[in-house]
Amino acid sequence: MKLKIAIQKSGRLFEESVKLLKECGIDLNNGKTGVLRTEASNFPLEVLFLRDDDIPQYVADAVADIGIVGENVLIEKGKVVNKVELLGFGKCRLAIAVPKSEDYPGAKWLQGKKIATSYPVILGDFLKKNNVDAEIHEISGSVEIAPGIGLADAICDLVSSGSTLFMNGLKESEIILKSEAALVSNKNLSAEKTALVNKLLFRIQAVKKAKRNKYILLNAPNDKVEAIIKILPGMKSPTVLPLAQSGWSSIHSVVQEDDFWNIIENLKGAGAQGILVVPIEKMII
Ligand code: PRT
Ligand code: ZN
Repeated sequence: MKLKIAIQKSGRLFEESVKLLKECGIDLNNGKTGVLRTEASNFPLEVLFLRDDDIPQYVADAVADIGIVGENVLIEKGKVVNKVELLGFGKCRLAIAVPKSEDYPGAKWLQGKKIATSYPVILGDFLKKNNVDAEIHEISGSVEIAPGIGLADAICDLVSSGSTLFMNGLKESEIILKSEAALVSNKNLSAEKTALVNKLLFRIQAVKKAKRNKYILLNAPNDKVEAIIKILPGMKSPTVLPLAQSGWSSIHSVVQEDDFWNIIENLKGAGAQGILVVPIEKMII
């Protein structure tokens, strides 16, 4: 019995999806582009490579047990699957963009306008919620050129850096959805498959946690140790070891990336020296 996971065949989620499986200690026999399926050599996992748009359907129909797909695609397709875990990559937003020269006071601007998008369902919901009557023009690619060639007044498309909009004379005017890649699963998995999903999820969470944290080592004179420990959150409490040089200690701890720079400044202020910061590969708490 093998768990079947559907991931994107090529595109923006492919590399990160394969990397995540690798970081979970799963060796894929053939993780190259162009292959339709492969098996892991050290975990009961079969990988199906698909177009991202098809992944929700495959998981809902149990052709695949689980999948990695953007929340944007998941919501647009409306298939019934479980969202198991957000994965922290493929971050983007679905936004309304209008020509740079236009003032956009709010959704009302869209009244009676023509909007080009590949996301007719999400856009339709947004317009309905805002009581706006607009024409949705569905196109499957190169949405950003629609206003320039007179096909639409505005677009609704994914944005990450914003450079595509900029290059096409458009400005991001309203975010209607924030999205990232998610692990999804079929609603009716057997107990054995659920156990395998949980095993994989345990590893994914350890990888995610490790990415958010850094291991920190520093030296301090013994009379400063108490003040420094107060600054360091640590998992339980920091490790304090004596240095060969008497009167000095080495302190080890784990800090979160979010407040990392503040903590470093405070540590320096409290007398820490020789601060080393190293990445953590896995964190199991
Ligand atoms: O062939 P397949 O159907 O599998 O792939 P696809 O071409 O439909 O999707 P792909 O590979 O482009 O994107 C897969 C997923 O990546 C999307 O569903 C999102 O969940 C996520 N993602 C994250 C993005 C972006 N960021 C993104 N910037 N998907 C697309 N874009 C496009 C956007 O459509 C626009 O054309 O990038 C352009 C804007 O980028 P910036 O950086 O210029 O703003
Ligand atoms: Zn697609």
